Amino acid sequence: MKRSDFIKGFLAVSVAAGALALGATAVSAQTKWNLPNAYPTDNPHTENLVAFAKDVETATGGKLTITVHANAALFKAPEIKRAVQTGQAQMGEVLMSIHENEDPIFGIDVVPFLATSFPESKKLYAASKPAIEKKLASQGIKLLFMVPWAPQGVYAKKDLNSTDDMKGLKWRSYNVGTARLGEMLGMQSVTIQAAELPQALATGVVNSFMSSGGTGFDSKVWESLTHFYDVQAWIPKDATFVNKAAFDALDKPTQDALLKASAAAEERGWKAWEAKTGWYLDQLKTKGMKVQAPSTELASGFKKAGETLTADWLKKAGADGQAVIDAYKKM
Ligand code: PCA
Repeated sequence: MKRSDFIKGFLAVSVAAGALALGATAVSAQTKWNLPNAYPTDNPHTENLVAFAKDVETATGGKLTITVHANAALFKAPEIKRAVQTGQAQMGEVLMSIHENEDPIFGIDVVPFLATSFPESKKLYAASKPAIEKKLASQGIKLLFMVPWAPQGVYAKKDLNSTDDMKGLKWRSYNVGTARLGEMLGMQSVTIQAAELPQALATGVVNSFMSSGGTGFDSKVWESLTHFYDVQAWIPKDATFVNKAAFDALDKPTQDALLKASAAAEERGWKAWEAKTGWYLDQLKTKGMKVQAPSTELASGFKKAGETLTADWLKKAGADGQAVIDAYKKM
């Protein structure tokens, strides 16, 4: 072999080895996270999370990739927060009020008739965000963003002229407040998360529930029930959060990209729900459901039950809770 060929060969091998080493560094610097949620892929919450994950991947040049696991496939809704807290999943999204029993602040958005329109809900969010962030931080969780559902109404299989007509119904609840409402109105209440609702409806385990047009649509509610009363009792929100240690382990540019994508996701999520609220109710109508405002009597029955629930909440939440409500009312 000529000396020049030997050098050429040696160089080629070195370059290849260098490229390999570089490749290896790139691979080991890539962070992969899981993000469980509990709603179908075509639900605006899930679509928003998928768009968020794409934004993060683009902004970080693939350094941080987030896989959204929809439909409660990875963790059931009530387990998601704990999974993030313990680092089994780095991120998660869940209906905040599921965790009201841990701290009343998690249930502030389901205090009846406190914030029933999107602008009110946004104000209540602004007023309560510092307290929610603080509580989550004490659990090792960093809040990234919150996105609302649509105003909550009542699904049934018959005319409801007053809350008396609800006595004895098999009522599906999804948090403390809806369960308590079921008891107060003399119904048989069972807690079922959205992912199991289609089956509970199909098998007749429940024949009434409170939720948004969105979850009614997701559950193909028209296959079992016939009426939707647009009570507009409250607007619950989902929170998307990250394990604090996982966040802290990211380099600064990646953290910044994540926070920027979070702010964009929050804005996009609110807009999506505002835009889709009417669409969902139209879909229910198209499928043959009676979609209507509650009668004065039915509405006043809910208002009365709502007052009891509000008093319960204020008692649990004490001065801290009252301070948040006062701040909200001043906005
Ligand atoms: N859908 C979720 C929570 C609120 C809503 O609109 C559910 O029914 O579980």
